[in-house]
Amino acid sequence: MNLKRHILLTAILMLNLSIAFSQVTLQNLRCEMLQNPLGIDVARPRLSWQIASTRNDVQQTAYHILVASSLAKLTENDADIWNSGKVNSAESLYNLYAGQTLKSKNKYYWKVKVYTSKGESSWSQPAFWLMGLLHYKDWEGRWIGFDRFFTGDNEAGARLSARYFRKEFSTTKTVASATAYLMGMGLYELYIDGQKIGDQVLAPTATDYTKNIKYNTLDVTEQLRQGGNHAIGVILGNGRFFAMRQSKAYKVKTFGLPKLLLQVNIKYTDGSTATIKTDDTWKGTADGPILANNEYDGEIYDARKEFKGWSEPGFKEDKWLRAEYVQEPGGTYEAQLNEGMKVMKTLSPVSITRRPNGNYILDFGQNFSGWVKFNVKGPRGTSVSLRFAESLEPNGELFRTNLRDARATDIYTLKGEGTETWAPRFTYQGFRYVELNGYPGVPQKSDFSGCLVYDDMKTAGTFESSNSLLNQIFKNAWWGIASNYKGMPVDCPQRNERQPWLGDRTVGAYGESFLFDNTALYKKWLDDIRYAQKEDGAIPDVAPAFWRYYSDNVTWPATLLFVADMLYRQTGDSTVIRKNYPAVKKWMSYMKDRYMSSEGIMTKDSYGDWCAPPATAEDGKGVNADQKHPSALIATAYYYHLANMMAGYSALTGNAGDREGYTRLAAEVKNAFNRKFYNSQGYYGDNKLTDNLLPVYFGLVEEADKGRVVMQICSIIEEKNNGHLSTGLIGTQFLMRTLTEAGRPDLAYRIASQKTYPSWGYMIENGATAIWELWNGNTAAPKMNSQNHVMMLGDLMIWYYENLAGIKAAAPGFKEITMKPELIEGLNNVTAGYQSVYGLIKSSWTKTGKKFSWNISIPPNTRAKAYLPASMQSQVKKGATADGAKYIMAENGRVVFELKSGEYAFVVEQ
Ligand code: RAM
Repeated sequence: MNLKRHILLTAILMLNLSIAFSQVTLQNLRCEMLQNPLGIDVARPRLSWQIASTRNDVQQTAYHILVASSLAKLTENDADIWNSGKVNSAESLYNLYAGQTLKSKNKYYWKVKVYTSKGESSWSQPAFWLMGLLHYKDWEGRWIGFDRFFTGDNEAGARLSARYFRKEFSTTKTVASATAYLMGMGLYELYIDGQKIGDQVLAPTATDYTKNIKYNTLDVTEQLRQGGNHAIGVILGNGRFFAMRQSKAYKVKTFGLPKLLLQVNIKYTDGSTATIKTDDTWKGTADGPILANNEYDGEIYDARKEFKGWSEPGFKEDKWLRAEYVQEPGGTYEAQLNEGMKVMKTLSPVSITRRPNGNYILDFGQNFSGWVKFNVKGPRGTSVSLRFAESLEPNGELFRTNLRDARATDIYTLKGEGTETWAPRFTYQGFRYVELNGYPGVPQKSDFSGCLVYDDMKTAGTFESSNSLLNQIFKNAWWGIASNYKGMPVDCPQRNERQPWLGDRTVGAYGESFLFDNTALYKKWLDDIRYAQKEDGAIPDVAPAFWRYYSDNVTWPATLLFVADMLYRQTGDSTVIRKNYPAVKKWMSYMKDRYMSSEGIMTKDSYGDWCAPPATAEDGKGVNADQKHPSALIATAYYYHLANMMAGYSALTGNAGDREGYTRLAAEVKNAFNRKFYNSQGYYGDNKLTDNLLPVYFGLVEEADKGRVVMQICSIIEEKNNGHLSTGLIGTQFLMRTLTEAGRPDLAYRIASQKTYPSWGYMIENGATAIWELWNGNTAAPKMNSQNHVMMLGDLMIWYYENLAGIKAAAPGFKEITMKPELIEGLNNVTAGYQSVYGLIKSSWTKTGKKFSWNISIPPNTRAKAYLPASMQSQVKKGATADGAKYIMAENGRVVFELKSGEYAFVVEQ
């Protein structure tokens, strides 16, 4: 046969084949929902994947997983660890590993193939996971450090010099793999042969170290590949281990002085192994260039004290001390499964202004959290200081009184060797402006970058509409949320607080999940909350309880169940409910036994509708916002909702027997609530907006009274408030959805579109580039007045996605989706995308005159119900006959289609 012709034929065949394969492909393989699962300590991990296809109506019918001990074996389909065989199942998420017992430190390779309604896929690209240290005894080293202060440490000021540790060793044979496992308390940077390992910053993630400590796993194979002499160096900063304030021992929890446990496990190609581990042959010093560090106050760095080559072999360490064995922190060792922090974005200054006193003020044009990295050239010994602030005083100087006593200042002293580049390691600040003092020469924009630091999670959603204010609010929200993810959701990044307050995220976490893939972060946080629970059941207001506030209210601790519920509904992972149900149950009884009156009223509350807006911004002028107005109405309404959720989750968690009790409890509380708080005039409590919103949203209102209460809500907003909200942290969480569910999305839209006080738009009109803590953030006293605080977002982001874009989970994890955008006068188009666990869901609609065009994407292995704005099927001019679309019914001005996965383009003409 003519060779040329044969080759041509093969090429055509291949082409055909690849078209066939492209109908169903696999992507985004995840082990435990992690993209890069290094060092996981889960004995039976769960495997998930996403199906991609160019065809509509793709449903998985079966899967086949292979797990092998090496990539070579996996490539050969030699599944020596687990071959699941073909499993008939539609489940593409959380498939429990069921192969051989997984061993600490081993790396496992896997791939999957799926069978679908549109044919089978080829094998996926291989993925892997690396096991962590499953057992305490797997840790071979000992904790080292210096349990004492050194000259220069400022114990009272809670600032320490960084501790440096080093160890030399040599590798004797060819290295096949090398993995470092470490816990550097409070924060570490790891170096091998002069190179920083990994791009994580402010690691490891903060926890209550007496309860659990997160270790990091880093692949250092490349660094150790070359045989010969090597050196490991570790720098330790304070982090949350040596608390940022030490004076209030009754309130602020501190854990001790910096310490380290590390091991590097080396596997040689001949199968032999070696371990480098911390012991007292390591050397250490507290006399390095980082003279002082802590999170609130900043870092002081003297480059003249740098020790050249300290983490390379051959360094003269004779001035260093022998490392000392120290007490272990006490908590269990757990692999860090939430993403570590990284520099996620960099910003350039938009302006640099010279001040009359010779200082410069840099404006980054955006409030964010992180630090400034800069270049500087000048004489040895010159000190440059950077002071951070969120805004400026009217006279153009930094406004810093709202930072309280956080010094928020970095100081760098030059070594005088050409261009020096520096950024701090163990601090971050919340800021937009930086005052530069002592900078030699004229600072140029190109020498400064603002580094936004938050957890390395994916952006999950995008949102764009015809309303530019809504778009701007979305951007402000994005910056605020990102700025406050620090391995836990903190309240604010700038003042001397930065605490993971539970109440700020009760519903906010749900809205955030549409913008960020925050699943791992929130799972970790729920663990933090559970770890903080007292033996008797009490749950604090801050967790990890770095600040000890066990004030026994309902609203802040309720976050444990609200967020668990959110994670289950958004991701479909029911383990999060199972894990947290017992803790909530215990706490519910604790609260009931102590604080429920015999009539069924929950009497205890701490914060009321926290930070509700003063009647006018002027009224709030100069006033401290930290006033508490405890409300039994709020506490009781929440408790009712919690009891209902618990009844709902009792069966799922294997506690079906609890159902009756919770249902009865809920009924009793409902009766008591209505008896006590309902006024026959048709309102609740003091007729505040929040007083009425909660009963409606939670379903406490008797059916006969509902219309009147809803009317009351609308009249408060429309008449009394002239189209504005009057809710604080509590009420704002249910505001937009209550109005929308009551048939008044237009009113919700009116609130969201306001630019006058109080509104999100008002914040923006007054210069906010994130979200303020207070509705009157421009007039209130600085004591508690952060300009980057997400709690006032309430349910706004949920409303953007579920009601404006119309993307809502109808079954856990978006296995079933409700696509139902609200059509509101004045809003002409919305385009939003959301990366669900099954893949991208998209809704993009435009209204022009009587025409409504709507493009929808539904990911494979899910289905949706789309509610088109039409009263009759005949008004659907395009899309009705698409493959995968099926007309179901017409109801309430909507024509409903069932959609299988795929792309749809509908056009409706009224
Ligand atoms: C403030 C915090 C937080 C809030 C508590 C009650 O200090 O900033 O936002 O939850 O008080």
